[in-house]
Amino acid sequence: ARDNIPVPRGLPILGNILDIQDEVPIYGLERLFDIHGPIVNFNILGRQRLMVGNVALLSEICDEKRFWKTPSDALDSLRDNPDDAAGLFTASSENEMDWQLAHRILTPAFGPLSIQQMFDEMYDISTQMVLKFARLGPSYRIPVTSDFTRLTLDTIALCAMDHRFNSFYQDDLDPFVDAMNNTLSASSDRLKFGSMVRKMLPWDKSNEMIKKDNDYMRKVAMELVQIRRENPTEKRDLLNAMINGVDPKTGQKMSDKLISANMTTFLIAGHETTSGLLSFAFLFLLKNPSAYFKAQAEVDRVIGRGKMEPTHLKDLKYIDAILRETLRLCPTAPAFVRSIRKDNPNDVEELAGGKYAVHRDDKVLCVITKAQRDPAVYGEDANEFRPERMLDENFNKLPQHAWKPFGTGVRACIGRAFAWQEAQMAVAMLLQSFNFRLDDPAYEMKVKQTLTIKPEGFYMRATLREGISATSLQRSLLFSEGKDA
Ligand code: FDE
Repeated sequence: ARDNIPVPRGLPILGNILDIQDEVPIYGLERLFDIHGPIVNFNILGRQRLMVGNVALLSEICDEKRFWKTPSDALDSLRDNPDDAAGLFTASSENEMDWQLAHRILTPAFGPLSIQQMFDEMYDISTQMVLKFARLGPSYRIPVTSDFTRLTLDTIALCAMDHRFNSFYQDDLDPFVDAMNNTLSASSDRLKFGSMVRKMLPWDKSNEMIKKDNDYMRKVAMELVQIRRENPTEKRDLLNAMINGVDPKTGQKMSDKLISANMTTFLIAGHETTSGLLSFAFLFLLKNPSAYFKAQAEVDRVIGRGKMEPTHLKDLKYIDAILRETLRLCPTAPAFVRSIRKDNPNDVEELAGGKYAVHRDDKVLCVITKAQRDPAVYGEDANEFRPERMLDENFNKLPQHAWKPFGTGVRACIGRAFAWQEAQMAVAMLLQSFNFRLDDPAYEMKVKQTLTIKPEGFYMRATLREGISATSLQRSLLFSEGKDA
C-alpha cells in the first residue's frame, strides 16, 4: 500500500462501497479500523479517502499549520449549485470570501454576551416543553428525538432570528424540518448503493426533489429577512447582524444570497446536532441510574424547586460532565474532513514520524466516534459512559485533541456556547420537575445516521416529581418567588 496505509480489499470500480452499506455507515468505517488499524485508505467509486481513528493521528491532522477543513462529499452535495453563496458550514475553505465575511460579521452574535442575553428566550421554549410533558402526563409516550427537535429548532429560530415555529403546538414537525431532513438524508444516501443505482434511472426525481426542498428553505429564510426589514428592532441577534452588520475588515455587508445561505446553515446546524445530543444524554441517563441520581441531586442542590436563573448555569458541573461524556461516545456530528492547506508548501505531509504520508489531494476523514474511544487516552473502559472522567479537573487534563465533537481550528463550531447553554437548561429543567423512565425497559440504543447521528425508536415517560402538580409547576416556572406574585 502507498505510504504503509492499509487498503482494505474492495470491488472493481465500486471500491469499498459494500463496507459502508450498513444502516449506520459510520459503523462500517469503525469496523475497518478494527480490522486494519488507526489509519485506512478506502475507495468509494474511484475516489480515494484516508481516514484516521485514534487521538495521536487525529492530533496531527488537527494541526492548523499543516491541514485545514475541507468539505465532505456530503456537505458538498448540500450546495446544490456551486455558484450559490456558501453558508459558513458548507463553505469550501477559510479562503473563500463568503466564509470570511460571514465569519467576521456573525461571530460576535454567538459570543458569550449574546448567549447570556438569550437566556429568557431559551427558557421560554424549554418551558413549553416542560409544561407539555406535565399536562400530557405519564400516559404520553414521549417521542424523544422529535420533541427535542421541536425544542432545538424553536430555540435557534427564536434566539437567532426572532421567529417562532411553535412546534410544541403542532402534531407534525414544521414543513421546514421535512424539507431539511429530506436534503440531509439525500446527501448521506448518496453513498448508498441502492440510491446510486436509482439515480441512474431516467425517471429518477431525487435531484428535482432536493432542489424543491432547497428552494423552500430559501423562501422561508428570505421571508424572515423581509419581516425584520419591515419591522426593525434593536435586538442584538443573528438576523440583525446579518442584515445590518458591516465587515470590520472590508466594510462590506452581506448580500441577500449570503444571508439566506447562512440562515439555512444556522437552522440546520443549530438544531439537528443539539437535539441528538439531548436525546443521547437522556438515553445514557436512563441506562445509568447512578449518573441520573447524581444529576438530579445536583439540580436539587443548585436550583431547588424555584425558577432557574442564569446564575445557576455555571454550577451545573455534573450536567456539564454528562453532556461532554455523551458527545464523546455519541458525537452527533460524527466526523469531519481535512486536507493539506493550500498555503502549505509541502505536497506531502508525514504522519507518525514518517510512518505514514498524506498527499496534496488526499481528503482525510477524522472519525471522532472512533478517536474519542481511543483506549490509549480513555483507558480500557473507553466504551463505557462514565461522566466522572469529564468533570472539570479531569477534562482539563485531556490531551488537546482528544475531545473534538465541535470540530477544530478556525472552522470549529460557532454555535458551541449556544448549544451548551441550551442543553444545560433543558436537562436541568426536565430533571427538576420529572422522573423519567424508558417506555420499553428492554430498549437498546439503535442509531440512525443522516448527516448527524441520533437514537432511533427511543421513547420515554415522564411523571411529575413528588409534591409537583401541573398547575403548581406552571406557577413556579412562570413566576419567580416574591417578584411577580
Ligand atoms: C460547525 C460545526 C462543526 C465543524 C464541522 C466540520 O469541521 O466540518 C462541528 C463538528 C459541529 N459544528 C458540531 C456541533 C455539535 C453541536 C451540538 C453543534 N455543532 C451545535 C451548533 C449550534 C449551532 C447554531 C451550530 N452548531 C452552528 C455551526 C456553524 C455555523 C458551523 C460552521 C462553522 C464554520 O465553518 O465557520 C458549525 N456549527 Fe455546530
